[in-house]
Amino acid sequence: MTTRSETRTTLDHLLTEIEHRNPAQPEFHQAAHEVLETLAPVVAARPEYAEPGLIERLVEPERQVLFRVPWQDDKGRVHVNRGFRVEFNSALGPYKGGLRFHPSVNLGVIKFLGFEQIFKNALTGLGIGGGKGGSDFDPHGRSDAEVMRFCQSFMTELHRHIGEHTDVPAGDIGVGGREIGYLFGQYRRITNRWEAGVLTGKGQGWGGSLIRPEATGYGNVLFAAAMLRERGEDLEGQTAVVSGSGNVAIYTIEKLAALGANAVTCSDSSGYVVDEKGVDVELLKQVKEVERGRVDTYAERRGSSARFVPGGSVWDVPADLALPSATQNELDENAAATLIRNGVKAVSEGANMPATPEAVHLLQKAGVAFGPGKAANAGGVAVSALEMAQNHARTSWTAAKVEEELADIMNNIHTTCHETAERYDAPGDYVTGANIAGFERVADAMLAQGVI
Ligand code: NDP
Ligand code: 2IT
Repeated sequence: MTTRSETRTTLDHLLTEIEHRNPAQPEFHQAAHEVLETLAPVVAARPEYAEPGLIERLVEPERQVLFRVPWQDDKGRVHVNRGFRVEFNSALGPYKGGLRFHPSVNLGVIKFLGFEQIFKNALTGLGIGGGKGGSDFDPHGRSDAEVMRFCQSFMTELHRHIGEHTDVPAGDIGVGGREIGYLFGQYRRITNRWEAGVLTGKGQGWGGSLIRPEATGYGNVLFAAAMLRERGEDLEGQTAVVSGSGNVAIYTIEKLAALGANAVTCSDSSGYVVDEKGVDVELLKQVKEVERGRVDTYAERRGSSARFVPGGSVWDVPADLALPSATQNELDENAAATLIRNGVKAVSEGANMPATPEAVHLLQKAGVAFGPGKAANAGGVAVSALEMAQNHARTSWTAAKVEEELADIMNNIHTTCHETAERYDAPGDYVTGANIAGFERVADAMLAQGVI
């Protein structure tokens, strides 16, 4: 029987090796640290998990695809972007995870997202493996025709690597309903197949699931509500700071309002908006989803209750709850200290890895309920799996049914994380609970399926 401290030393050595074998991938190193640093108790308690090669296999993607994506802009100029698909782990089901189009995308970013996705998808209990992809293409300011040509070129290579039983992409930053439409159209044309289950986040009427657009934001609010319930509180009357103004932020704001709370901020990369009356989600949808505008336009139209702050930190705005919903490492140690000073009760991650390790440490030390992304934002991929189920059965469920399933899944994830943390002497630590519970499911499947 190895002790926890011996196990910790072994995992530390492995982390050093991961850094050497994957140079210049700081986000991937960060994600690997965050998971492996919490696994010592379970690996020490269950000798089969210490089997040589198990964790080494887990941190090495099964397959990594990198490709050229050439496309022409409206003036006829040729651009060359890079495409990525990292198929990380398929022990529990077909690779599943979104595509991100953002200039900051590189292999390390996609690997961090794919690694997180393995454990997140395991937590949903829905039989989906982990993967992620995307491109350094920047859709901001591009016409619909340019986005379409880019998506067609991207899919012209990607199509040979994906399939309803192989790898099922969806949206992420910069990839929403419009992009999924163009990608699906090109897949169908190249393969000559109506294979609805090859992508999720499709439109209503051609294989999409009701509530998929809402699912990540709604799910995160349900997770935050479950954390509050555990402490004898609820959402009624609470104020919230929300970052971002895209898919996740919008439906986070909507669900908070539906449950009696009030989101007073939203943001984008140019700055943030404080709206004392609470963000008007219909106006935000109009500006962001219909007009593809910026949050300063929201503030201009909203009138005297709202003001736009260029640059700055949205976390300076006092609130009971914080739901970061933009991007990785957007909430650092200073922001965490400010939130704590302002009396924050819970932080729930709508984005993937938005809080830095130092921020997480500080929040947990101060007794703030902290919901890690791989648990709190799993509602999106969970409803993607429900979309795959509907596609397979050639049926579509009502919004009420999907929402009911989503609520059950989020409550189950909360309970699993909470109970697992208690079982491993870390009561209230959802980071440890989520990592260990996700790890157990994937590791058990990998052990059963042999050394592959
Ligand atoms: P969107 O593209 O719809 O919106 C992204 C928002 O975040 C925009 O407001 C954008 O502002 C802002 N943002 C993005 N990058 C940066 C940056 N580097 N600095 C400052 N602001 C930034 O993406 P989503 O809402 O889909 O995704 C948001 C987060 O949620 C991501 O971390 C994603 O991985 C995660 N997530 C998404 C899921 C989904 O189903 N869509 C599921 C689970 C997690 P700007 O336009 O100025 O760049
Ligand atoms: O990070 C995520 O979980 C997503 N972007 C959603 C993935 C999906 O397959 O729905």
